[in-house]
Amino acid sequence: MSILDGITGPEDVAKLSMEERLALVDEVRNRIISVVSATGGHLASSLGVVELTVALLSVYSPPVDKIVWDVGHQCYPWKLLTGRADRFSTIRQCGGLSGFPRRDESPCDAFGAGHSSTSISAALGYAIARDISGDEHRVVAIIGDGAMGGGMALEGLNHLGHVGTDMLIILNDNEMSISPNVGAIASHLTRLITDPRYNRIKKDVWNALGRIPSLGDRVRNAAHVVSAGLKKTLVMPETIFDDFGVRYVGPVPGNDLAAITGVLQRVAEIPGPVLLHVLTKKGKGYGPAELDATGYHGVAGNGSGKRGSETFTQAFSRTMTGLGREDGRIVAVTAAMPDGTGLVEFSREFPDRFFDVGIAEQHAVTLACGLAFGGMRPVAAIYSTFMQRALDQLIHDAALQQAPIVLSMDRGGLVGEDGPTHHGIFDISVFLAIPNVRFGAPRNCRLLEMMLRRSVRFDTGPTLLRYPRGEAPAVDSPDPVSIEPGRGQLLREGEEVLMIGVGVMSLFCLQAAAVLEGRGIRSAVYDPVWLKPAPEEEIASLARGRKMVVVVEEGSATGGFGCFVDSMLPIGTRVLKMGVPDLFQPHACRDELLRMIGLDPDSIADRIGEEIGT
Ligand SMILES: Cc1ncc(C[n+]2csc(CCOP(=O)(O)OP(=O)(O)O)c2C)c(N)n1
Repeated sequence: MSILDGITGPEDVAKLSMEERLALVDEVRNRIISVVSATGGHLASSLGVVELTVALLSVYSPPVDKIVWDVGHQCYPWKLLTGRADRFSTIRQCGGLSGFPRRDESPCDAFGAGHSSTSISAALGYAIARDISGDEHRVVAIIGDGAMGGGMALEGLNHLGHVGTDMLIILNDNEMSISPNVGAIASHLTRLITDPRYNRIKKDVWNALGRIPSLGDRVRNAAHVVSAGLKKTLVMPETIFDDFGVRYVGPVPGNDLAAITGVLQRVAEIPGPVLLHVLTKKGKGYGPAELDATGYHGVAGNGSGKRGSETFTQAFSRTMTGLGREDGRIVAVTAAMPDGTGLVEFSREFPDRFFDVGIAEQHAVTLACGLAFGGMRPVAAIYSTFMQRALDQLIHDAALQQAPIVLSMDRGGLVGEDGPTHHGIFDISVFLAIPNVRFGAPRNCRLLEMMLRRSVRFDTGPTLLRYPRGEAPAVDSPDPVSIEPGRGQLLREGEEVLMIGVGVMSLFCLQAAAVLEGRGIRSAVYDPVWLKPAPEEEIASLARGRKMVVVVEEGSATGGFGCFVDSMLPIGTRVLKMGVPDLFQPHACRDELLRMIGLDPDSIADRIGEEIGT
């Protein structure tokens, strides 16, 4: 039996000898590589923290000790070693383990995550609660160098320094966000890594630990060396963290199991807030991922076939590059997602007009406002789910002041395997309520291109463009006739039912209409193109005399476009609102999820058939 198979809970790791733990590290890595190649998932970050995870479980005792992972995409070794190895092959699949920490999945997952930079705040909350309750357990936040630059992390650090309680922050520095990390904090960390004192640490301390594998007593001896070394060598003053009132320790090599275990043992004894700077290699142990950490940040599983047509992201990328060539005022902003949002080409061709601001969506939106008022034509590309972070910036900075910015929201709708933290299903309900915004939902790449080109020419007010992950459904639809706000497009005639489909849902409606036709129900299909300002007159006139109006949207049905249509049509008009139910949707592949909530073409047709009574 493998060592990993014998781990049924977190306490089993601490019982192992160092030699067994070293073997366990290899087993964990191999298991992650083999499962993720089949299921897809976050590979590189998880591979980088295997030693750190084993070390944490050797020193701390969850669930009593609270271990809080930031973002959470690096939690695969944690899942394997905290009693979930037997279900690990189900990760990210419908009904299986989540790809992120979840409190409802294991008591060892102290705090759920998916969005970045929450760990310090959550851990500080735990630490303060512990102090009030008179408990004595330990609290640790593990945060990446990318997440450390996020506003929330700095807010948490600021408060932690003020509170001064016992808490450890492990800064897992692999010099990478998804792409290479950017910003002044990243540069500060690099300066710490290259500080000559670090090399002295290596010589004095890590060499004393030995290069493994015959450990046992050597590790224990080495722990004393580390203990002494910590005081003399590792504690380096004058870091930004010390200025925050958080004692800085490091940097230490996080992929050296004996070393990191020894350091954690000693650091756990230091009172007050401590930040341990740990260096790890993203993708560690898997050659291709070590060479291309960005490409292997998240990978698709074996089952996912090659894409055929252009994705919305590719269309956005192509259009942005074209716009950049045509107009020197076009500037692009991303919050640490140049690859995912499709801005890599733009960044290569126009490095002076491209801004990766790090994981800082709030800053990205307000920066765009300043750029716009300064005479530029900014396009900030932010996934729908991460735009939630910048709600107030959209209201207070962009909409109220009528800043002519474009916010390009990829991944609008259900994203699939990443699950509830990442589904982009609240944007319509939340952002439609804001005055002065334009909100467009292109149904295909051609329309996205046209709407983006139009959007950068508006002189006032923010324009949001929302489109889903991947490519548009392979359904033919008439060429766009207008992209002016307030004009939609009738895609199909039919007297009985009016189906209004938001974005790609209009294409699903076309498919549903064909199914309904076979059952003798004649339906028109209409694409509003713009949800705000909505084509109210067109909708009102099309709705007149129909048995029923159906609004289909891949967004929350609560307060969504369906509610808006219902509110603007005369009382007595029958409006069926088909959207995402008022529940957090789980992880599963997108098609599966759409079927589960009745938003696939067949379910749409069935529901309309039931309502009409055939
Ligand atoms: C608020 C928010 N914005 C963007 C993302 C997308 N995202 C996921 S992981 C990641 C990079 C995190 O880098 P780092 O914290 O250094 O962790 P690493 O993957 O390097 O371990 C980003 C930008 C996110 N999860 N949350």
